[in-house]
Amino acid sequence: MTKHFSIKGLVSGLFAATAALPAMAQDNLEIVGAPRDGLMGFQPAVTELARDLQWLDHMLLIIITAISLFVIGLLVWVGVRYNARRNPKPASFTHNTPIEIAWTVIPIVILVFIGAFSLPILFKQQEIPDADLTIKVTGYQWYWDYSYVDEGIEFSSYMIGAPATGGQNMLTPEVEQQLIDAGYSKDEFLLATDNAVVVPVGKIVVMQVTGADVIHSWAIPAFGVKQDGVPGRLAELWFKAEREGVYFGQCSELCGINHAYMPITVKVVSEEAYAAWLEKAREEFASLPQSFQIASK
Ligand SMILES: [Cu+2]
Repeated sequence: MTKHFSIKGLVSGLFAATAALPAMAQDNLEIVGAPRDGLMGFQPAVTELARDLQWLDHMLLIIITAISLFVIGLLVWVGVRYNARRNPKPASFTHNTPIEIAWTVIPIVILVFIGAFSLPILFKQQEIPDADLTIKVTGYQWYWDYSYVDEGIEFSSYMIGAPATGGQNMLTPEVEQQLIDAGYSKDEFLLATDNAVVVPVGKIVVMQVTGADVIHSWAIPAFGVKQDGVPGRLAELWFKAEREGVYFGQCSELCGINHAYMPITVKVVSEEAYAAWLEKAREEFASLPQSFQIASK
């Protein structure tokens, strides 16, 4: 792993030096999954998982709003009707069996109702289907490393403007130019990375998530996925993106001083564009041949 690291460091360094990498097979992609100023709510859902999550969230919002209004109504009613002035002689009973049964049974029914919807959604996330494409992602302080395990390619992904790409985690004119050269704008500062994860549209992608040093978390809001990368463990998540575009995420587990500077960029492209990217990536990011990797383990 450490040997690997220095080779990758060298490769990343070379990329930083050449800065203006052509955006390979990713031109004209719309930025779909990104936070936007002044907006509330979720990013567009482009996977079934994200749609399910957002639907569940809205359903829960309705339920908790109704419960909150009901409780506020009760409080107001009690405060107005049963204050010391209007009700000088309080009742002294201690039990009311029908009410006690009601306030036990009704919450149980509500929780079972919620569980009946949330558990299947949770299982859908956790039951990993057969992959069309498997990518191992390793969180480092403070960048991500991606390995296309069946393709023998591996690369690191640094935020544009991070020290590894010649920046200082600040939006300087040079960093802005780097962003533009990579097909972004200054709005994507803190989100865009030098190397993006490229995946084909409509294919099942399984990400194997781990951490190399401390716990990180790989998340893409528009896909509805988030998974801790824990050192020594290999967790999995899956998604099937239905729309071509650029999607951003952030490390979502506080992992040290530069936690805010290790974003995630995923480009969902057509199958042809993916094949073209893969061909280039095999040359640029070639790691050791599979047979050698296996033999050396
Ligand atoms: Cu992190």
